[in-house]
Amino acid sequence: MNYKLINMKVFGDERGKLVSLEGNINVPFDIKRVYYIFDTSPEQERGKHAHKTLEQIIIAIDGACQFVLDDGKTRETVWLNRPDIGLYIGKNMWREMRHFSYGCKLMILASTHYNEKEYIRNYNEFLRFIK
Ligand code: T46
Repeated sequence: MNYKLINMKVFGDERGKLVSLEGNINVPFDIKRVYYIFDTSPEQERGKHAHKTLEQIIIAIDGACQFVLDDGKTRETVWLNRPDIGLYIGKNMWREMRHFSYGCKLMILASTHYNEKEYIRNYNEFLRFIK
């Protein structure tokens, strides 16, 4: 399975907490793009695609959601519910996002600029692609 959970170092004191994300240091690629997802709700699912080349780190800055991760052979689920844990997902991994808490906010760091051509949005096509 081409994913892992990364514990980010937290700088905390009586003023609050801070996490720093740096390309090729605690993020295992050059960061080319940052996007965020907000205004989510439990009834709605997202994802349902894979990437041919993209690597990403996903952080639940606020709230929680569940990721389903599938490499074509195995399917695992991961909860994201802490702002100091990053979910790294490498290429060729099918992902689905569900069970969003109301107002969950995800921040995503990506290794490439947006390119719809490298998405695989059909599960059978994904299975054919990874063979
Ligand atoms: C992923 C999960 C975690 C853009 O125009 N630029 C962008 O950088 C992105 C990410 C999306 N878009 C457009 C494409 C769609 O018209 O925004 C719309 C919603 O994107 P999508 O349906 O792909 O959103 P999610 O939440 O299903 O998936 C997103 C990322 O696309 C995907 O790479 O891994 O978040």
